[in-house]
Order: sequence, then structure tokens, then C-alpha cells
Amino acid sequence: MSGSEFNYKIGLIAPSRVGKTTLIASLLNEGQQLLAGSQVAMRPADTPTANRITVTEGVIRGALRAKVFEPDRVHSTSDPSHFRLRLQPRTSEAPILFEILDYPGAWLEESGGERNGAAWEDCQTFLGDSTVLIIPIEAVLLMEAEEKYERVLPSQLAIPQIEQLVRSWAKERRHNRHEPALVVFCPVKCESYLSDNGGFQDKAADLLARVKREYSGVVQVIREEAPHAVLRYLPIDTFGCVELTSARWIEDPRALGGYKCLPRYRVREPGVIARKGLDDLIMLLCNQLVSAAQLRSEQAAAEDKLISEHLRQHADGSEGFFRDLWLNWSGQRAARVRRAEAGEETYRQSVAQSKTLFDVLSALSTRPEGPRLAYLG
Ligand SMILES: Nc1nc2c(ncn2[C@@H]2O[C@H](COP(=O)(O)OP(=O)(O)OP(=O)(O)O)[C@@H](O)[C@H]2O)c(=O)[nH]1
Ligand SMILES: [Mg+2]
Repeated sequence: MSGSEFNYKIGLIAPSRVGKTTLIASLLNEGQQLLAGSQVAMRPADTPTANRITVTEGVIRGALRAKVFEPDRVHSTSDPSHFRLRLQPRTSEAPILFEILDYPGAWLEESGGERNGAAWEDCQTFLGDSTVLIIPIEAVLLMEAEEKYERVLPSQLAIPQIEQLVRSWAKERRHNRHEPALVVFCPVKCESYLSDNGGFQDKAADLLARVKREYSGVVQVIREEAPHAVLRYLPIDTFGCVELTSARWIEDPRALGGYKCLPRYRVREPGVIARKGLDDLIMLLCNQLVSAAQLRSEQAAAEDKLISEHLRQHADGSEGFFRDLWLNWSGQRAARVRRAEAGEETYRQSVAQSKTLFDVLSALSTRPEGPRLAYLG
């Protein structure tokens, strides 16, 4: 936390090419749309964040211009970067900063590799500090792996690596039990499996069943280490306007498990992004993050109140006739009263801050939950 700004870290865990960068960049757009006309604004908190988001958006919009969407036209992330989004109530001095770390998913697969071990350590520290974990899941891989290819799933979904990271995260949450702890399992690229956003088939139940099956170990780890954590399931379309036309499996000795899935997509006319599920994600984040902020603010207010009461007692309390007399004569009593008044002012200010945060919470979390949201575990 810097100054009066609440800083909330959001951790993302997924291997390469799942859709982390796209998801983060989409959050700002969705947040702004959600907050349009309200007393709260969401903005990039710094120039690098603003630039990264506009560059990512430009690349995606460009890729969706074509009739056929080619995923490889969107490049992998090469360096870790912090996306910072500020949630700013128009009337308040107490904004909330969402900080999301984006990193090359390949680092998760190979623990940073030979050259990036230290930077990967930093990423892991960030993930451990995050109260919220988002686990984007490659829906196409999961849904298109028929029996013969199912054995590639644990390695290509990076389940053992995710379990390890989640275990460290859950241990941290166990230490900070009073804080909210949330994990959101988010299948992405599910445009062709759900029928509520232009898709032709409804495989929602199958998708959920497969996520439960493949991530059961991850869920178990969280249950063991941090039973108080809330586990949600939320499929997300960051594009919404593409359709899977085929998913071919080829033998590839470099691919984990020896086979690689090659999806092909058609762009649904007119190629305009139709996000789905991100509003629920923002609502979940705000609920959890702001209630954490509120808790912390209330704790601070309680501490300030205690100090102010202590100072007041110290200022007013009688310490015996001769000592009281001396306190008054020497001017120390007046100094104590001044300190007590300053303490009361700090207390009043922190209460006012809690109220502002509460306003933000109400603005964002009164939305009803969408039908895609489910509990997991
Ligand atoms: N069909 C579809 N493709 C998506 C979606 N989200 C992302 N993609 C595509 O999936 C590919 C990978 O997305 P990225 O956001 O770059 O993935 P990443 O997890 O950041 O990958 P690394 O940077 O390598 O870790 C890109 O071609 C994206 O355009 C989605 O919701 N639907
Ligand atoms: Mg990326």
C-alpha cells in the first residue's frame, strides 16, 4: 500500500499461449464499460500499462480482421510486466490499485529456464502475495483431447507446476486467514463450446466436468492448505467472435506428450469482439478485493481509535494531585490534549476512507451473478 492507495495483487497462473495477456488487456475495457456512467472510473495507472493494453488490443483487432483467425499472429510475452489499473471514485482520495503480473507462460513450464531463474523467483513471490488467483484454462485442448490424446493433458496444461505454485499460495493464505482468498478457474477460448454467445453447440456441462477432472489435484491442494479459500469456475470469452472450425492432432516429438493440437478458427462476421464472463470476473474481484481493503481499513481505523482513546485517557486522566499540577504548569497536559485531538482526527479520516471504499464496493458488486459462474470443490 502506498499512501492512501490500496494495492491489490492479482495472480495469474497458466502456461504459454493460453490467453493471459489477452485476458488482462480485456479487463480494462470491460471494467470501463461496466463503470460507464457511474461515480467510479477505471484507468491504466501508468504509461507502460496504457501502452501494453493498446498494443495488445491493436494486435487482436488486426488479427480479427481476417476471415480466418491465426493465433500465431499474436506474439508470446517475452518479459514479465506489471499491469496496473486504478479504480478511482470521483469524489474520493482513496483509490484502489489492481496490480496484475503478466509473465511468459513458458517460465511456468520450465521454472524460468536457465536464464530467467531469478526473475521467475520474483514472479513466484508476487503470486504468493496475491489474495486472488486466476487460473486461465485452455478449453480447446481440454475439449478436443479424445481418449488417445488425453495423456498429454497433465503436461500440456502444466498441472504439476500449477499444483506447486498453488500450494505455496495456499500456504500463504493459511498464514493470513483473516484475509479473503479466492481462486477463479477460467476456461478461455470456449466460444465453440457454449451457446450463450453465438456458439452453435452447448457443451457447458462437459467443459465443467473436464475441468473438474483435470484440476482435481489443484483443488485438493487448496483444500488441504487453505480450506477457507473460495473456489469459483467461470468460462470467459475474450474474443467471442471466433469459431473453432477444426482441431487436428499431429505427432510432434518436441510437444509434451508427443502430440500437438492444431486448432483452426473462423472469424464470425463482422469480427467485432463480444466478450463474455469478464463482467462476472470483475464483480468477483471487486467483491473480494474491496472487502479485503475494507477489512484492512477497518483494522486501521480500529487501531487509530485505540490510539486516540489511549491518548485521550492519557490527556485527561488524573495521575494524582501533585503530578497533575505539574503537568498543567509545565504545559505537558496541553500537549497531550493536542496529541489526543490529532489522534481523533486520524481516526475520523480512516473511517471516512472506509466509507469511500464501501461506495466503490457497492457500485461494482450489486450486479447479479451470471449463469456461467459456478462453485468448484
Ligand atoms: N479463440 C480465442 N483465442 C484467444 C482467446 N484469448 C486469447 N486467444 C489467443 O490465444 C493466443 C495466446 O494468447 P495470449 O494472451 O498471448 O497468451 P499468453 O498466456 O499471454 O501466452 P504467453 O505470453 O506465451 O504466456 C493468442 O493468439 C490469442 O489471440 C479467446 O478467448 N479465444
Ligand atoms: Mg502473454
